[in-house]
Amino acid sequence: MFPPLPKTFPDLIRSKFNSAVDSGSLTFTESTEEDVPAEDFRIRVAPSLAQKPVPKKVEDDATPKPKFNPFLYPEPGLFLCDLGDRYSLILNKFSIVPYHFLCITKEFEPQNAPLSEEDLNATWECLQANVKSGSRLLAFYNCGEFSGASQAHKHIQFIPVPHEVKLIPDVALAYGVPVSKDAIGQFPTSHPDVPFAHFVLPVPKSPTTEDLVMRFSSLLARTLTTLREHDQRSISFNFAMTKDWMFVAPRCQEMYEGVSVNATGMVGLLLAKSEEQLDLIKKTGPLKVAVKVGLPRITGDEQQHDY
Ligand code: B4P
Repeated sequence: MFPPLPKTFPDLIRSKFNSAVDSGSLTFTESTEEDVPAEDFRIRVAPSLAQKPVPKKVEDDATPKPKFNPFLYPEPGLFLCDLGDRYSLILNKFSIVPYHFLCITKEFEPQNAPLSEEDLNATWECLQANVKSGSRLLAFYNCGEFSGASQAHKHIQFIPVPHEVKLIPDVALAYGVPVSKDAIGQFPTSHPDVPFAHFVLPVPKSPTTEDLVMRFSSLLARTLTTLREHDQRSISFNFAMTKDWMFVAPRCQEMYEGVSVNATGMVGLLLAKSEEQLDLIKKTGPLKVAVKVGLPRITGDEQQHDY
């Protein structure tokens, strides 16, 4: 495990966030929120995000240049602190919720690799920070070409989510149906009413490194099996975690009808970048949008089981 983050980290992130907004290092986009309680989803609507500059694709250029990597030399105005020798914590440059921060590797490591033991320890350490009162932190990792990731350098993201917001994994743990025992003896659960494949395991109060690795390995093994069962060659998935649980959902598409979905969408927090996208999500239904970008749940996988 890592040495704990300094007690002053929550003050640091708040003061850095305010100064980064004031200096223009950080673009904060106002948004509104709409609930879809019947489906346990919330939709964040941020129309001005559509104007965010999109990096030009390498193949569009006559003389191809390597794609700019914003995490190799992070902007000083966004830098928070180092975490051990291997990671830095920085503010997200394009936030729609205050205090959104990223844990990035100091050296380049690929975003399409699964989380390592050290990554999981770093994630756990960051989750301890109380950056906003009345909220808990949600960690997420978009892995692979269909996961909604836009940057190729390894980064795990953190956003504060109000305590009263119940996410799909919270419901899966409370009322979920355990899926059958996996190769390493764990019993992940799934939300009873969610038709896309996803797997959740509880995290103990003070987990050891082995507790974190065993849980991630179990969820990943289940995800890889699901991708194989659906003949998906690309290994793409979304990972999310709080102090209470870990969640993984396999992915087969980055977007549905122009609506890009990342890990936040798969745990019940979809993002609409225009009123048109909001209408489309509401008309289609958030669950159906998530099924289209994820994979349908294989029926018959569930099994009643006593923990
Ligand atoms: P990725 O894993 O590559 O992709 P992403 O989260 O889907 O973000 P994307 O960049 O596609 O943003 P989008 O318009 O969809 O993450 C890359 C991260 O690095 C992003 O957080 C990005 O903003 C950040 N970044 C890029 N350049 C940077 C730089 N120079 N310095 C520091 N950080 C940099 O969405 C906009 C934002 O809203 C994203 O941050 C996204 O994570 C967040 N978001 C999406 N859905 C949300 C929801 N429901 N609630 C709250 N936030 C949400």
